[in-house]
Amino acid sequence: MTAMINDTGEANNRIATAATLLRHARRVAVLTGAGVSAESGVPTFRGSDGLWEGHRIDEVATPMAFRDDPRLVWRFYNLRRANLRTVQPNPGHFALAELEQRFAGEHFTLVTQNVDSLHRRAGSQRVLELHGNLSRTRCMQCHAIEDRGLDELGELPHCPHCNGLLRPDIVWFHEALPAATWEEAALMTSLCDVFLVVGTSAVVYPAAGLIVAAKRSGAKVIEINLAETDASYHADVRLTGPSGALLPGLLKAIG
Ligand code: BV8
Ligand code: ZN
Repeated sequence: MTAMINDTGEANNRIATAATLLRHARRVAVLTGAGVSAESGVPTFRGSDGLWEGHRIDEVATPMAFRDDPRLVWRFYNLRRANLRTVQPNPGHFALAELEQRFAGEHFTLVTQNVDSLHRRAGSQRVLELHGNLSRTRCMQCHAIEDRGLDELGELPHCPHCNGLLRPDIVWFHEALPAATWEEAALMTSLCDVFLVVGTSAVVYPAAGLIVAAKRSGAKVIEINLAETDASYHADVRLTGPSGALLPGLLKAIG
């Protein structure tokens, strides 16, 4: 029981410390990964040790995989689009949207690696999507980018304008991130005084590089995760547990 009291006491201290940092922050940047959507029922990447139907995700999510077998890659993305038709934002997404309201405009930036639109559906305004979005398609021929929501696209969708083959508007491994989005994310990270990292294993670059960049710019780093990650070494405060519970708790502690 003592250990429990100590653990609970220690956890409450950490939440109070994180709340104080955020209450006095001038500028906040947040980096989220798949873990923030896990409680919504969106599978994480490395939860299934990075496998999908026996394929390594970084073998399915690449331009080479799409060139070699576009049907397989579209099956991977159509299944994830179908999953998104069944999910809702969770309390963690809503807490981040509420936290943004406490900061004026440019003083709060939410950078996400997720491609599931759940931050925007929860009301977050300033969302930088580093890895694209599952609702959009891009034509391989005329390069038209269209938001197709979560409609059924068929197993090998083609462009309504030029009949070119469509691809998901997603950043695959070996592909560059959208330049303007990346520049903005890097700038906001360099300007923030608190950097909140939620639900990411911090193994995918350049996104994970933002954590060290924040640290180097003098920001305090708060990590929310179920487990220790590559970000944990850089965290000034680590809150261990589900983000769907810890983020609302953190907001309550900020007052
Ligand atoms: C680039 C879109 C250069 C796809 C994604 C060797 C070979 C090839 C490439 C590389 C290499 N070494 C390094 C690289 C670079 C590579 C990379 O970093 N690879 C890693 C795997 C080593 N990066 C790239 O290729 C990038 N591009 O470098 O281009 C370039 C430059 C100029 C010009 C040309 C080229 C592109 C990276 C983007 C790849 N695309 N997504 C898709 O989504 O289908 S990345 C993919 O991983 C997702 O976006 C995902 O978000 C991201 C990171 O994963 P996480 O979000 O962290 O998810 P994960 O499952 O790992 O972790 C979940 C965490 O949540 C865990 O910590 C868990 O404990 C926690 N959690 C779970 N539940 C909860 C929770 N926490 C709290 N509460 C809970 N309830
Ligand atoms: Zn086209």
